Amino acid sequence: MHDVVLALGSNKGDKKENIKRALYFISHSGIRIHKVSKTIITSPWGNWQQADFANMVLTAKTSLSPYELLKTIKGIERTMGRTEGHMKPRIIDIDIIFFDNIILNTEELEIPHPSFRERIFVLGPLFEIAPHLKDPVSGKSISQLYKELLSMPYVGHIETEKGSFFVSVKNGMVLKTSFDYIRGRQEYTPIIANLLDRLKMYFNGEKVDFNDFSLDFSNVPPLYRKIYTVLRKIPYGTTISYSHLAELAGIPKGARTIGNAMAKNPFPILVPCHRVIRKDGTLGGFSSGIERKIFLLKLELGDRFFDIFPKNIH
Ligand code: PH2
Ligand code: MG
Ligand code: MG
Repeated sequence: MHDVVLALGSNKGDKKENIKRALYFISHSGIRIHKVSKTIITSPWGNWQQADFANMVLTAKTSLSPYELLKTIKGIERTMGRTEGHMKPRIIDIDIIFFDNIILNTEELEIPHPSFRERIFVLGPLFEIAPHLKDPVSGKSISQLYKELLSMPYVGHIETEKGSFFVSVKNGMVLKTSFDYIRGRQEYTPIIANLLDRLKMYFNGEKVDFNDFSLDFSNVPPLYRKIYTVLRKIPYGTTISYSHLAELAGIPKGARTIGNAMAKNPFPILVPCHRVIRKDGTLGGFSSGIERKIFLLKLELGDRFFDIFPKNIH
């Protein structure tokens, strides 16, 4: 007999009823259910802008092999009427989280489930019924993984012409924005939703101002904080020189300091460091790559870009 953990989810039709029916089918398919968690309602994880889910997990024993188990649960999904494609609302989704202590990485099947460590809707219910269970990959217990995830910021991302753009939010404040991946709870909170909507509009070329979002400056040195606060007031579609920004921030001969502050900007786009350029009409640097700075300036300036930067080869 093998020990397995399954996670169930539904966000279409009578969600709780769908979970109950799935439990019935599971218990009649050569899987002996041991413990079941409560069924909780969760907001969609991973940038899925759709209905809330009902989620729960169970522990069970089975003599099926991993592939037989996969075939069995896919069969149940089909029996229950699941026809939807990738990332669509579904009547039922049954995923294998653990199968004994095995680690399996094939095209068809990955065990443990590749993203369960980032999913509150799996770790929360699993913490309820099996807090001491160990993840064979990280060696950490469910209890440890759950607590780690709870303390992480919420994250979300959009796709842009210049790659994915990530944001993180904690305690109602933006913690970081980046063209690089940010780890965290991938849940669609109201602030994340609002921020991502506005970023989409921005990347579509609309004139968007982000000054109503509060930024978490607690890890930012006071001098940089001053600079970023002044820079946020430089409007969309305009540019400013390093030395002029230094003057506005009250730092005499501070162009160099401004350059350093721009390189360390934790909030690209929201703190518009791409609007800071050299007095001689060259671009200066950009921490996310000069190509992205050119892209953002062209987006905001349109044809005026070529008047402002005559010295550059575009
Ligand atoms: N399943 C997904 C993606 N996102 N979000 C929640 N809250 N619950 C899920 O079951 C779920 C999800 C892919 O299977
Ligand atoms: Mg799934
Ligand atoms: Mg699935």
